[in-house]
Amino acid sequence: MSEMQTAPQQVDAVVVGAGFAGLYQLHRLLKQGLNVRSFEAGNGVGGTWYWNRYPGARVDSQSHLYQYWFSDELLAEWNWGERFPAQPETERYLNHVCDRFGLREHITFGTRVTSADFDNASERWLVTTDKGERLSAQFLVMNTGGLSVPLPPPFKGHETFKGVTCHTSHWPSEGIDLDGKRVAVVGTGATGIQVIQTIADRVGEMTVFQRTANYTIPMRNPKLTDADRATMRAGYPAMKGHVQKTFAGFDFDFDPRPFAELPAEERQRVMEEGWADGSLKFWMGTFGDVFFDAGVAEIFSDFVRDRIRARINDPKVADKLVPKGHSFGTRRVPLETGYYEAFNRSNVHLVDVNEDAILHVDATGIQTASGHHDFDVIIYATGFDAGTGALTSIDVRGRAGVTIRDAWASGIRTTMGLQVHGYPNLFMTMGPYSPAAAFCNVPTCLDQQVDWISDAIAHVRAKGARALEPMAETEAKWLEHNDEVAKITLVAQTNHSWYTGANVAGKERRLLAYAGGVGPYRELCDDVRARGFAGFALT
Ligand code: NA7
Repeated sequence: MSEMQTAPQQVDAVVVGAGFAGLYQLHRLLKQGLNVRSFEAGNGVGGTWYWNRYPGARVDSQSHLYQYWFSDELLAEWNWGERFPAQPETERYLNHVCDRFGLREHITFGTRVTSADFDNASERWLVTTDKGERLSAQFLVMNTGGLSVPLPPPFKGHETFKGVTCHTSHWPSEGIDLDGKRVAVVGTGATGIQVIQTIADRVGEMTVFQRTANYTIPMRNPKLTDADRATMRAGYPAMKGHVQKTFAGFDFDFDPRPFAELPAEERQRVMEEGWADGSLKFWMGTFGDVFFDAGVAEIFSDFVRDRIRARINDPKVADKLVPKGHSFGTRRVPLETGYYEAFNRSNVHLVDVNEDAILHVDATGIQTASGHHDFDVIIYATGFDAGTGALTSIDVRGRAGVTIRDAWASGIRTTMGLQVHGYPNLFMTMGPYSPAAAFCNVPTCLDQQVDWISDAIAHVRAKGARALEPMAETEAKWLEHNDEVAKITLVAQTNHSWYTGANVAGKERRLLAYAGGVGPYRELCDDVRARGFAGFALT
Protein backbone atom coordinates (compact mmCIF):
# COMPACT_ATOMS: atom_id res chain seq x y z
CA MET A 1 0.00 0.00 0.00
CA SER A 2 1.68 3.18 -1.17
CA GLU A 3 -0.59 5.75 0.44
CA MET A 4 -0.91 6.22 4.16
CA GLN A 5 -4.45 5.44 5.21
CA THR A 6 -6.12 8.19 7.16
CA ALA A 7 -7.33 7.30 10.65
CA PRO A 8 -10.91 6.04 10.68
CA GLN A 9 -13.61 8.45 11.76
CA GLN A 10 -14.69 7.72 15.34
CA VAL A 11 -18.46 7.40 15.78
CA ASP A 12 -20.71 5.78 18.33
CA ALA A 13 -22.75 3.88 15.79
CA VAL A 14 -22.96 3.03 12.12
CA VAL A 15 -26.44 2.31 10.80
CA VAL A 16 -26.54 0.48 7.48
CA GLY A 17 -29.66 1.03 5.37
CA ALA A 18 -32.17 3.88 5.18
CA GLY A 19 -35.38 1.96 4.67
CA PHE A 20 -38.23 1.55 7.13
CA ALA A 21 -35.99 0.16 9.87
CA GLY A 22 -32.89 2.24 9.20
CA LEU A 23 -34.69 5.57 9.39
CA TYR A 24 -36.29 4.77 12.72
CA GLN A 25 -33.03 3.29 14.00
CA LEU A 26 -31.17 6.45 13.11
CA HIS A 27 -33.86 8.58 14.73
CA ARG A 28 -33.76 6.56 17.98
CA LEU A 29 -29.98 6.59 18.28
CA LEU A 30 -29.74 10.30 17.55
CA LYS A 31 -32.36 10.92 20.21
CA GLN A 32 -30.26 8.87 22.62
CA GLY A 33 -27.41 11.28 22.00
CA LEU A 34 -25.20 9.02 19.91
CA ASN A 35 -22.93 10.25 17.19
CA VAL A 36 -24.25 8.20 14.22
CA ARG A 37 -23.37 7.79 10.56
CA SER A 38 -25.90 6.10 8.31
CA PHE A 39 -25.00 4.57 4.94
CA GLU A 40 -27.44 3.76 2.18
CA ALA A 41 -26.59 2.08 -1.12
CA GLY A 42 -29.47 3.76 -2.92
CA ASN A 43 -29.49 7.41 -3.90
CA GLY A 44 -32.55 8.05 -1.80
CA VAL A 45 -34.32 6.75 1.29
CA GLY A 46 -36.83 3.91 1.25
CA GLY A 47 -34.92 0.62 1.03
CA THR A 48 -37.42 -1.81 -0.48
CA TRP A 49 -39.57 1.18 -1.42
CA TYR A 50 -36.68 2.90 -3.14
CA TRP A 51 -35.52 -0.05 -5.21
CA ASN A 52 -38.76 -1.83 -6.08
CA ARG A 53 -40.26 0.73 -8.46
CA TYR A 54 -41.58 -1.81 -10.96
CA PRO A 55 -45.07 -1.26 -12.40
CA GLY A 56 -47.70 -2.23 -9.85
CA ALA A 57 -45.38 -2.31 -6.81
CA ARG A 58 -47.68 -1.99 -3.84
CA VAL A 59 -47.88 -2.79 -0.17
CA ASP A 60 -49.85 -5.90 0.86
CA SER A 61 -50.58 -4.43 4.32
CA GLN A 62 -53.17 -1.73 4.91
CA SER A 63 -51.77 1.79 5.15
CA HIS A 64 -53.01 2.26 8.71
CA LEU A 65 -50.77 -0.67 9.68
CA TYR A 66 -47.85 -0.10 7.34
CA GLN A 67 -46.45 2.97 9.06
CA TYR A 68 -44.50 4.16 12.07
CA TRP A 69 -46.08 4.37 15.49
CA PHE A 70 -43.34 6.31 17.27
CA SER A 71 -44.70 9.81 16.65
CA ASP A 72 -48.27 10.91 17.35
CA GLU A 73 -47.62 14.06 15.35
CA LEU A 74 -46.64 11.97 12.33
CA LEU A 75 -49.74 9.79 12.74
CA ALA A 76 -51.86 12.94 12.90
CA GLU A 77 -50.39 14.71 9.89
CA TRP A 78 -49.78 12.03 7.26
CA ASN A 79 -52.76 11.44 4.97
CA TRP A 80 -52.75 8.04 3.31
CA GLY A 81 -54.45 8.07 -0.08
CA GLU A 82 -55.23 4.39 -0.53
CA ARG A 83 -55.94 1.41 1.69
CA PHE A 84 -52.96 -0.38 0.10
CA PRO A 85 -50.48 2.28 -1.02
CA ALA A 86 -48.45 1.91 -4.16
CA GLN A 87 -44.66 2.28 -4.12
CA PRO A 88 -44.57 6.04 -4.89
CA GLU A 89 -46.82 6.86 -1.94
CA THR A 90 -44.79 4.75 0.49
CA GLU A 91 -41.56 6.25 -0.84
CA ARG A 92 -43.03 9.76 -0.37
CA TYR A 93 -44.00 8.86 3.19
CA LEU A 94 -40.50 7.65 4.03
CA ASN A 95 -38.98 10.82 2.53
CA HIS A 96 -41.39 12.87 4.62
CA VAL A 97 -40.29 11.00 7.77
CA CYS A 98 -36.66 11.50 6.85
CA ASP A 99 -37.06 15.26 6.55
CA ARG A 100 -39.63 15.67 9.33
CA PHE A 101 -37.16 14.24 11.85
CA GLY A 102 -34.03 15.82 10.41
CA LEU A 103 -32.42 12.53 9.41
CA ARG A 104 -31.19 13.26 5.90
CA GLU A 105 -28.02 15.11 6.91
CA HIS A 106 -26.86 12.01 8.80
CA ILE A 107 -27.23 9.67 5.81
CA THR A 108 -24.56 9.11 3.18
CA PHE A 109 -26.36 7.96 0.03
CA GLY A 110 -25.05 5.98 -2.91
CA THR A 111 -22.57 4.26 -0.62
CA ARG A 112 -22.32 0.60 0.34
CA VAL A 113 -20.72 -0.74 3.46
CA THR A 114 -18.40 -3.44 2.15
CA SER A 115 -16.77 -4.76 5.31
CA ALA A 116 -16.89 -4.55 9.07
CA ASP A 117 -14.16 -6.04 11.24
CA PHE A 118 -14.45 -6.40 14.98
CA ASP A 119 -11.29 -5.33 16.73
CA ASN A 120 -10.88 -7.45 19.85
CA ALA A 121 -8.57 -4.99 21.59
CA SER A 122 -10.79 -1.93 21.37
CA GLU A 123 -14.06 -3.89 21.02
CA ARG A 124 -15.07 -1.62 18.17
CA TRP A 125 -16.07 -2.22 14.59
CA LEU A 126 -13.87 -1.00 11.77
CA VAL A 127 -16.33 -0.26 8.98
CA THR A 128 -15.29 0.29 5.36
CA THR A 129 -17.40 1.59 2.48
CA ASP A 130 -17.10 1.20 -1.28
CA LYS A 131 -16.11 4.86 -1.44
CA GLY A 132 -13.06 4.15 0.70
CA GLU A 133 -14.41 5.67 3.90
CA ARG A 134 -13.30 4.02 7.14
CA LEU A 135 -15.05 4.39 10.46
CA SER A 136 -14.49 3.06 13.94
CA ALA A 137 -17.85 2.47 15.60
CA GLN A 138 -18.84 1.01 18.95
CA PHE A 139 -22.15 -0.22 17.58
CA LEU A 140 -23.03 -1.55 14.14
CA VAL A 141 -26.69 -1.87 13.22
CA MET A 142 -27.60 -3.68 10.02
CA ASN A 143 -31.00 -2.42 8.87
CA THR A 144 -30.30 -4.00 5.52
CA GLY A 145 -33.68 -5.62 4.84
CA GLY A 146 -34.84 -9.18 4.54
CA LEU A 147 -35.63 -9.09 0.84
CA SER A 148 -32.97 -6.76 -0.49
CA VAL A 149 -30.52 -8.96 -2.36
CA PRO A 150 -32.04 -10.06 -5.68
CA LEU A 151 -31.17 -13.42 -7.18
CA PRO A 152 -29.31 -13.24 -10.50
CA PRO A 153 -31.19 -14.40 -13.60
CA PRO A 154 -31.24 -18.19 -13.35
CA PHE A 155 -30.83 -19.02 -17.04
CA LYS A 156 -27.81 -19.76 -19.19
CA GLY A 157 -27.13 -17.03 -21.72
CA HIS A 158 -29.17 -14.34 -19.95
CA GLU A 159 -26.34 -11.85 -20.51
CA THR A 160 -26.51 -12.32 -24.28
CA PHE A 161 -30.05 -10.94 -24.57
CA LYS A 162 -29.99 -7.84 -26.78
CA GLY A 163 -33.30 -6.38 -25.65
CA VAL A 164 -34.09 -4.67 -22.35
CA THR A 165 -33.87 -6.83 -19.27
CA CYS A 166 -34.17 -6.19 -15.57
CA HIS A 167 -34.87 -7.71 -12.17
CA THR A 168 -37.97 -6.12 -10.69
CA SER A 169 -36.05 -4.87 -7.66
CA HIS A 170 -33.73 -2.82 -9.88
CA TRP A 171 -36.35 -1.21 -12.06
CA PRO A 172 -34.86 1.99 -13.50
CA SER A 173 -36.35 5.20 -12.12
CA GLU A 174 -36.90 6.46 -15.68
CA GLY A 175 -39.02 3.35 -16.32
CA ILE A 176 -38.94 0.85 -19.18
CA ASP A 177 -40.94 1.41 -22.34
CA LEU A 178 -43.38 -1.51 -22.44
CA ASP A 179 -46.05 -0.05 -24.69
CA GLY A 180 -46.76 -2.42 -27.53
CA LYS A 181 -43.65 -4.47 -26.74
CA ARG A 182 -43.17 -8.25 -26.61
CA VAL A 183 -42.57 -8.86 -22.95
CA ALA A 184 -41.55 -11.91 -20.92
CA VAL A 185 -42.20 -12.08 -17.18
CA VAL A 186 -40.43 -14.86 -15.30
CA GLY A 187 -41.86 -15.54 -11.86
CA THR A 188 -45.32 -15.46 -10.35
CA GLY A 189 -44.66 -14.64 -6.69
CA ALA A 190 -46.03 -11.50 -5.01
CA THR A 191 -43.91 -9.34 -7.33
CA GLY A 192 -44.61 -11.11 -10.62
CA ILE A 193 -48.33 -11.02 -9.91
CA GLN A 194 -48.25 -7.25 -9.37
CA VAL A 195 -46.26 -6.69 -12.56
CA ILE A 196 -48.39 -8.97 -14.73
CA GLN A 197 -51.76 -7.56 -13.68
CA THR A 198 -50.48 -4.00 -14.13
CA ILE A 199 -48.85 -4.19 -17.55
CA ALA A 200 -51.18 -6.65 -19.32
CA ASP A 201 -53.14 -3.94 -21.12
CA ARG A 202 -50.06 -1.88 -22.06
CA VAL A 203 -47.80 -4.44 -23.63
CA GLY A 204 -48.11 -5.80 -27.15
CA GLU A 205 -47.76 -9.47 -26.20
CA MET A 206 -46.81 -10.85 -22.80
CA THR A 207 -45.64 -14.36 -22.00
CA VAL A 208 -45.62 -15.35 -18.35
CA PHE A 209 -43.26 -18.14 -17.33
CA GLN A 210 -44.68 -19.83 -14.26
CA ARG A 211 -43.08 -22.55 -12.16
CA THR A 212 -45.45 -22.59 -9.19
CA ALA A 213 -48.98 -21.21 -9.10
CA ASN A 214 -49.70 -19.39 -5.86
CA TYR A 215 -52.81 -19.03 -3.75
CA THR A 216 -53.86 -15.38 -3.79
CA ILE A 217 -56.47 -13.14 -2.19
CA PRO A 218 -58.27 -10.36 -4.11
CA MET A 219 -57.20 -7.00 -2.72
CA ARG A 220 -59.91 -4.51 -1.77
CA ASN A 221 -58.22 -1.20 -2.29
CA PRO A 222 -60.51 1.81 -2.12
CA LYS A 223 -59.18 5.35 -2.22
CA LEU A 224 -59.41 6.78 1.27
CA THR A 225 -61.60 9.76 2.12
CA ASP A 226 -61.20 12.26 4.95
CA ALA A 227 -63.86 10.33 6.82
CA ASP A 228 -61.88 7.07 6.38
CA ARG A 229 -58.75 8.77 7.66
CA ALA A 230 -60.60 10.21 10.66
CA THR A 231 -61.85 6.72 11.55
CA MET A 232 -58.32 5.34 11.14
CA ARG A 233 -56.87 8.02 13.40
CA ALA A 234 -59.50 7.43 16.08
CA GLY A 235 -58.37 3.81 16.17
CA TYR A 236 -54.62 4.48 16.45
CA PRO A 237 -54.28 4.74 20.25
CA ALA A 238 -55.80 1.30 20.77
CA MET A 239 -54.17 -0.20 17.68
CA LYS A 240 -50.64 0.90 18.58
CA GLY A 241 -50.26 -1.56 21.43
CA HIS A 242 -52.60 -4.16 20.00
CA VAL A 243 -50.60 -4.87 16.82
CA GLN A 244 -47.69 -5.93 19.03
CA LYS A 245 -49.82 -8.64 20.61
CA THR A 246 -51.26 -10.35 17.55
CA PHE A 247 -49.87 -13.32 15.65
CA ALA A 248 -48.67 -11.39 12.61
CA GLY A 249 -48.53 -7.73 13.63
CA PHE A 250 -51.82 -6.70 12.05
CA ASP A 251 -54.87 -5.28 13.84
CA PHE A 252 -56.70 -8.59 13.28
CA ASP A 253 -55.90 -11.91 14.86
CA PHE A 254 -57.00 -15.55 14.75
CA ASP A 255 -60.42 -16.61 15.87
CA PRO A 256 -59.69 -18.29 19.21
CA ARG A 257 -62.15 -21.12 18.54
CA PRO A 258 -60.68 -24.38 17.23
CA PHE A 259 -61.74 -24.96 13.63
CA ALA A 260 -62.63 -28.59 14.32
CA GLU A 261 -65.18 -27.69 16.96
CA LEU A 262 -67.20 -25.32 14.81
CA PRO A 263 -70.18 -26.21 12.63
CA ALA A 264 -69.49 -26.01 8.91
CA GLU A 265 -71.70 -22.92 8.47
CA GLU A 266 -69.78 -21.00 11.13
CA ARG A 267 -66.40 -21.91 9.61
CA GLN A 268 -67.69 -20.81 6.23
CA ARG A 269 -69.02 -17.56 7.67
CA VAL A 270 -65.64 -16.67 9.24
CA MET A 271 -63.77 -17.59 6.06
CA GLU A 272 -66.16 -15.59 3.86
CA GLU A 273 -65.82 -12.61 6.16
CA GLY A 274 -62.01 -12.83 6.04
CA TRP A 275 -62.12 -13.17 2.26
CA ALA A 276 -64.43 -10.17 1.85
CA ASP A 277 -62.00 -7.99 3.80
CA GLY A 278 -59.74 -8.12 0.75
CA SER A 279 -56.56 -8.21 2.83
CA LEU A 280 -54.29 -10.81 4.43
CA LYS A 281 -56.99 -11.25 7.09
CA PHE A 282 -58.23 -14.37 5.30
CA TRP A 283 -54.82 -15.91 6.02
CA MET A 284 -53.60 -14.33 9.26
CA GLY A 285 -56.91 -13.36 10.84
CA THR A 286 -59.31 -16.30 10.53
CA PHE A 287 -58.26 -19.70 11.88
CA GLY A 288 -54.73 -20.26 13.20
CA ASP A 289 -55.24 -23.97 12.56
CA VAL A 290 -54.50 -23.28 8.90
CA PHE A 291 -50.82 -23.05 9.92
CA PHE A 292 -50.71 -26.39 11.72
CA ASP A 293 -53.46 -28.70 10.53
CA ALA A 294 -53.13 -30.14 7.03
CA GLY A 295 -56.87 -30.89 6.88
CA VAL A 296 -57.79 -27.29 7.65
CA ALA A 297 -55.20 -26.01 5.16
CA GLU A 298 -56.81 -28.22 2.49
CA ILE A 299 -60.24 -26.72 3.20
CA PHE A 300 -58.73 -23.25 2.77
CA SER A 301 -56.96 -24.41 -0.38
CA ASP A 302 -60.20 -25.62 -1.95
CA PHE A 303 -61.96 -22.40 -0.99
CA VAL A 304 -59.34 -20.36 -2.86
CA ARG A 305 -58.93 -22.76 -5.79
CA ASP A 306 -62.66 -22.57 -6.57
CA ARG A 307 -62.57 -18.80 -6.59
CA ILE A 308 -59.51 -18.67 -8.84
CA ARG A 309 -60.93 -21.17 -11.32
CA ALA A 310 -64.20 -19.25 -11.60
CA ARG A 311 -62.37 -16.21 -12.97
CA ILE A 312 -60.47 -17.88 -15.83
CA ASN A 313 -62.20 -18.42 -19.16
CA ASP A 314 -60.01 -21.18 -20.61
CA PRO A 315 -60.12 -24.37 -18.49
CA LYS A 316 -56.62 -25.35 -19.69
CA VAL A 317 -55.19 -22.03 -18.51
CA ALA A 318 -57.17 -22.39 -15.28
CA ASP A 319 -55.60 -25.80 -14.68
CA LYS A 320 -52.19 -24.15 -14.74
CA LEU A 321 -53.09 -21.14 -12.59
CA VAL A 322 -54.90 -23.09 -9.90
CA PRO A 323 -52.28 -24.04 -7.28
CA LYS A 324 -51.48 -27.66 -6.61
CA GLY A 325 -48.74 -29.53 -4.77
CA HIS A 326 -48.81 -27.31 -1.71
CA SER A 327 -51.48 -26.03 0.63
CA PHE A 328 -52.83 -22.56 1.17
CA GLY A 329 -50.66 -20.48 3.49
CA THR A 330 -47.55 -22.62 3.31
CA ARG A 331 -45.95 -20.07 0.98
CA ARG A 332 -46.42 -16.30 0.90
CA VAL A 333 -50.00 -15.50 -0.13
CA PRO A 334 -49.99 -12.47 -2.45
CA LEU A 335 -52.89 -10.06 -2.80
CA GLU A 336 -53.98 -9.43 -6.39
CA THR A 337 -56.20 -7.16 -8.47
CA GLY A 338 -57.33 -8.49 -11.82
CA TYR A 339 -54.45 -10.98 -12.03
CA TYR A 340 -56.51 -13.86 -13.41
CA GLU A 341 -58.43 -11.63 -15.79
CA ALA A 342 -55.08 -10.72 -17.36
CA PHE A 343 -54.89 -14.33 -18.59
CA ASN A 344 -58.29 -13.95 -20.27
CA ARG A 345 -56.74 -11.39 -22.61
CA SER A 346 -55.67 -12.55 -26.06
CA ASN A 347 -52.26 -10.84 -25.75
CA VAL A 348 -51.28 -12.70 -22.54
CA HIS A 349 -49.83 -16.22 -22.74
CA LEU A 350 -48.88 -18.61 -19.99
CA VAL A 351 -46.01 -21.09 -20.11
CA ASP A 352 -45.82 -23.63 -17.32
CA VAL A 353 -42.09 -24.31 -17.17
CA ASN A 354 -42.73 -27.70 -15.59
CA GLU A 355 -44.27 -28.78 -18.92
CA ASP A 356 -42.14 -26.64 -21.21
CA ALA A 357 -38.79 -25.98 -19.54
CA ILE A 358 -36.73 -22.87 -20.17
CA LEU A 359 -33.50 -24.10 -21.78
CA HIS A 360 -31.63 -20.84 -22.19
CA VAL A 361 -31.83 -17.17 -23.05
CA ASP A 362 -30.25 -15.88 -26.25
CA ALA A 363 -29.90 -12.58 -28.07
CA THR A 364 -33.53 -12.45 -29.17
CA GLY A 365 -35.45 -14.19 -26.45
CA ILE A 366 -36.08 -17.39 -24.53
CA GLN A 367 -35.65 -20.92 -25.81
CA THR A 368 -37.97 -23.45 -24.19
CA ALA A 369 -38.18 -27.16 -24.87
CA SER A 370 -41.03 -26.58 -27.32
CA GLY A 371 -39.62 -23.63 -29.25
CA HIS A 372 -38.23 -20.11 -29.29
CA HIS A 373 -40.03 -17.02 -27.96
CA ASP A 374 -38.90 -13.62 -29.29
CA PHE A 375 -38.97 -10.73 -26.85
CA ASP A 376 -38.14 -7.03 -26.63
CA VAL A 377 -38.11 -7.07 -22.84
CA ILE A 378 -37.43 -9.80 -20.26
CA ILE A 379 -38.52 -9.06 -16.70
CA TYR A 380 -37.15 -11.24 -13.93
CA ALA A 381 -39.48 -11.35 -10.92
CA THR A 382 -37.42 -14.22 -9.57
CA GLY A 383 -37.03 -13.24 -5.94
CA PHE A 384 -34.35 -12.68 -3.34
CA ASP A 385 -31.75 -14.30 -1.13
CA ALA A 386 -34.16 -13.76 1.75
CA GLY A 387 -33.25 -13.17 5.37
CA THR A 388 -29.52 -13.79 5.11
CA GLY A 389 -28.44 -12.27 1.76
CA ALA A 390 -27.80 -8.74 2.97
CA LEU A 391 -25.54 -9.89 5.79
CA THR A 392 -23.67 -12.52 3.86
CA SER A 393 -22.93 -10.12 1.01
CA ILE A 394 -20.89 -7.88 3.34
CA ASP A 395 -17.64 -9.08 4.92
CA VAL A 396 -18.68 -8.88 8.57
CA ARG A 397 -15.93 -10.45 10.69
CA GLY A 398 -16.53 -11.01 14.39
CA ARG A 399 -14.33 -11.89 17.37
CA ALA A 400 -12.78 -14.89 15.64
CA GLY A 401 -12.18 -13.06 12.37
CA VAL A 402 -14.74 -15.24 10.60
CA THR A 403 -17.28 -13.67 8.27
CA ILE A 404 -20.96 -14.20 8.94
CA ARG A 405 -21.06 -15.70 5.45
CA ASP A 406 -18.60 -18.42 6.46
CA ALA A 407 -20.08 -18.86 9.92
CA TRP A 408 -23.55 -19.38 8.46
CA ALA A 409 -22.32 -21.70 5.73
CA SER A 410 -22.42 -24.47 8.30
CA GLY A 411 -25.74 -23.35 9.81
CA ILE A 412 -27.56 -20.04 10.01
CA ARG A 413 -27.76 -18.92 13.62
CA THR A 414 -28.96 -15.84 15.48
CA THR A 415 -30.26 -14.98 18.90
CA MET A 416 -33.87 -13.85 18.44
CA GLY A 417 -32.91 -12.60 14.99
CA LEU A 418 -31.31 -9.60 16.69
CA GLN A 419 -27.70 -10.57 17.41
CA VAL A 420 -25.21 -13.33 16.68
CA HIS A 421 -22.86 -14.91 19.21
CA GLY A 422 -19.29 -13.99 18.35
CA TYR A 423 -20.31 -10.64 16.85
CA PRO A 424 -20.54 -8.23 19.82
CA ASN A 425 -22.48 -4.99 19.38
CA LEU A 426 -23.66 -6.10 15.97
CA PHE A 427 -27.44 -5.78 15.76
CA MET A 428 -29.83 -6.54 12.93
CA THR A 429 -33.48 -6.11 12.01
CA MET A 430 -35.46 -8.64 9.92
CA GLY A 431 -32.81 -11.19 10.78
CA PRO A 432 -33.33 -14.95 10.53
CA TYR A 433 -35.43 -16.55 13.30
CA SER A 434 -37.47 -13.49 14.13
CA PRO A 435 -41.08 -13.11 12.96
CA ALA A 436 -39.94 -10.05 10.99
CA ALA A 437 -38.13 -12.35 8.56
CA ALA A 438 -41.47 -13.47 7.08
CA PHE A 439 -44.52 -13.72 9.31
CA CYS A 440 -45.17 -10.14 10.18
CA ASN A 441 -46.66 -6.90 9.02
CA VAL A 442 -43.11 -5.65 8.66
CA PRO A 443 -43.33 -2.17 10.28
CA THR A 444 -44.83 -3.67 13.44
CA CYS A 445 -41.84 -5.95 13.86
CA LEU A 446 -39.30 -3.31 12.85
CA ASP A 447 -40.75 -0.94 15.43
CA GLN A 448 -40.31 -3.56 18.14
CA GLN A 449 -36.84 -4.64 16.99
CA VAL A 450 -35.48 -1.10 16.66
CA ASP A 451 -36.78 -0.30 20.14
CA TRP A 452 -35.12 -3.42 21.58
CA ILE A 453 -31.82 -2.68 19.84
CA SER A 454 -31.89 0.95 20.92
CA ASP A 455 -32.57 -0.09 24.52
CA ALA A 456 -29.75 -2.64 24.37
CA ILE A 457 -27.38 0.07 23.18
CA ALA A 458 -28.60 2.41 25.94
CA HIS A 459 -27.98 -0.40 28.44
CA VAL A 460 -24.37 -0.87 27.32
CA ARG A 461 -23.72 2.85 27.61
CA ALA A 462 -25.49 3.19 30.96
CA LYS A 463 -23.34 0.40 32.38
CA GLY A 464 -20.21 2.03 31.05
CA ALA A 465 -19.53 -1.24 29.23
CA ARG A 466 -18.00 -1.70 25.83
CA ALA A 467 -19.98 -4.50 24.26
CA LEU A 468 -23.06 -6.72 24.45
CA GLU A 469 -23.18 -10.18 22.94
CA PRO A 470 -25.49 -13.17 23.30
CA MET A 471 -23.89 -16.07 25.12
CA ALA A 472 -23.41 -19.28 23.14
CA GLU A 473 -25.95 -21.15 25.29
CA THR A 474 -28.54 -18.36 24.85
CA GLU A 475 -28.18 -18.69 21.10
CA ALA A 476 -28.38 -22.48 21.23
CA LYS A 477 -31.56 -22.27 23.31
CA TRP A 478 -33.13 -19.80 20.92
CA LEU A 479 -32.41 -22.04 17.93
CA GLU A 480 -33.83 -25.00 19.79
CA HIS A 481 -36.99 -23.06 20.67
CA ASN A 482 -37.26 -21.70 17.12
CA ASP A 483 -37.01 -25.20 15.66
CA GLU A 484 -39.49 -26.63 18.18
CA VAL A 485 -42.06 -24.06 17.07
CA ALA A 486 -41.19 -24.43 13.39
CA LYS A 487 -41.54 -28.17 13.25
CA ILE A 488 -45.25 -28.12 14.10
CA THR A 489 -46.04 -25.72 11.24
CA LEU A 490 -47.00 -26.71 7.73
CA VAL A 491 -44.85 -23.88 6.41
CA ALA A 492 -41.65 -25.57 7.60
CA GLN A 493 -42.72 -28.80 5.93
CA THR A 494 -43.25 -27.09 2.57
CA ASN A 495 -39.86 -27.33 1.09
CA HIS A 496 -40.30 -25.27 -2.03
CA SER A 497 -40.34 -21.70 -0.73
CA TRP A 498 -38.10 -18.76 0.11
CA TYR A 499 -39.44 -19.17 3.66
CA THR A 500 -37.27 -22.27 3.96
CA GLY A 501 -34.29 -21.09 1.92
CA ALA A 502 -35.21 -23.43 -0.93
CA ASN A 503 -35.06 -20.74 -3.63
CA VAL A 504 -31.28 -20.37 -3.28
CA ALA A 505 -28.99 -23.19 -4.38
CA GLY A 506 -26.90 -24.51 -1.52
CA LYS A 507 -28.77 -22.56 1.17
CA GLU A 508 -29.66 -24.32 4.39
CA ARG A 509 -33.23 -25.66 4.33
CA ARG A 510 -34.66 -24.33 7.54
CA LEU A 511 -37.63 -22.11 8.30
CA LEU A 512 -36.12 -18.62 8.20
CA ALA A 513 -38.66 -16.88 10.38
CA TYR A 514 -39.76 -17.48 13.96
CA ALA A 515 -43.26 -18.93 13.73
CA GLY A 516 -44.30 -18.49 17.36
CA GLY A 517 -46.10 -15.23 16.65
CA VAL A 518 -45.32 -11.54 16.99
CA GLY A 519 -46.96 -11.25 20.42
CA PRO A 520 -45.10 -14.13 22.10
CA TYR A 521 -41.83 -13.08 20.43
CA ARG A 522 -42.19 -9.54 21.77
CA GLU A 523 -42.84 -10.91 25.25
CA LEU A 524 -39.66 -12.99 25.08
CA CYS A 525 -37.66 -9.96 23.95
CA ASP A 526 -39.25 -7.77 26.63
CA ASP A 527 -38.40 -10.37 29.25
CA VAL A 528 -34.72 -10.40 28.25
CA ARG A 529 -34.63 -6.61 28.47
CA ALA A 530 -36.51 -6.52 31.80
CA ARG A 531 -33.95 -8.94 33.27
CA GLY A 532 -31.07 -6.64 32.35
CA PHE A 533 -30.35 -8.48 29.10
CA ALA A 534 -30.09 -11.82 30.83
CA GLY A 535 -28.29 -14.38 28.70
CA PHE A 536 -26.18 -11.69 27.08
CA ALA A 537 -22.59 -10.96 28.12
CA LEU A 538 -21.50 -7.40 28.85
CA THR A 539 -17.83 -6.71 28.49
P1 NA7 B 1 -40.61 -14.89 -4.82
O1 NA7 B 1 -41.82 -14.99 -3.99
O2 NA7 B 1 -39.40 -15.62 -4.37
O3 NA7 B 1 -41.03 -15.33 -6.28
C1 NA7 B 1 -40.07 -15.62 -7.26
C2 NA7 B 1 -40.75 -16.21 -8.45
O4 NA7 B 1 -39.79 -16.51 -9.45
C3 NA7 B 1 -41.46 -17.51 -8.13
O5 NA7 B 1 -42.64 -17.58 -8.86
C4 NA7 B 1 -40.44 -18.55 -8.58
O6 NA7 B 1 -40.98 -19.81 -8.84
C5 NA7 B 1 -39.94 -17.88 -9.82
N1 NA7 B 1 -38.67 -18.42 -10.26
C6 NA7 B 1 -37.49 -18.36 -9.61
N2 NA7 B 1 -36.55 -19.02 -10.32
C7 NA7 B 1 -37.17 -19.52 -11.41
C8 NA7 B 1 -36.75 -20.31 -12.51
N3 NA7 B 1 -35.49 -20.71 -12.60
N4 NA7 B 1 -37.65 -20.63 -13.44
C9 NA7 B 1 -38.93 -20.23 -13.34
N5 NA7 B 1 -39.40 -19.48 -12.32
C10 NA7 B 1 -38.52 -19.14 -11.37
O7 NA7 B 1 -40.16 -13.36 -5.02
P2 NA7 B 1 -41.09 -12.07 -5.10
O8 NA7 B 1 -40.22 -10.95 -5.49
O9 NA7 B 1 -42.30 -12.33 -5.90
O10 NA7 B 1 -41.59 -11.87 -3.63
C11 NA7 B 1 -40.68 -11.86 -2.55
C12 NA7 B 1 -41.36 -11.25 -1.37
O11 NA7 B 1 -41.32 -9.83 -1.50
C13 NA7 B 1 -42.80 -11.56 -1.23
O12 NA7 B 1 -43.04 -12.77 -0.64
C14 NA7 B 1 -43.30 -10.40 -0.42
O13 NA7 B 1 -43.10 -10.64 0.95
C15 NA7 B 1 -42.47 -9.26 -0.89
P3 NA7 B 1 -41.18 -20.84 -7.61
O14 NA7 B 1 -42.32 -20.30 -6.81
O15 NA7 B 1 -39.89 -20.82 -6.83
O16 NA7 B 1 -41.44 -22.13 -8.25
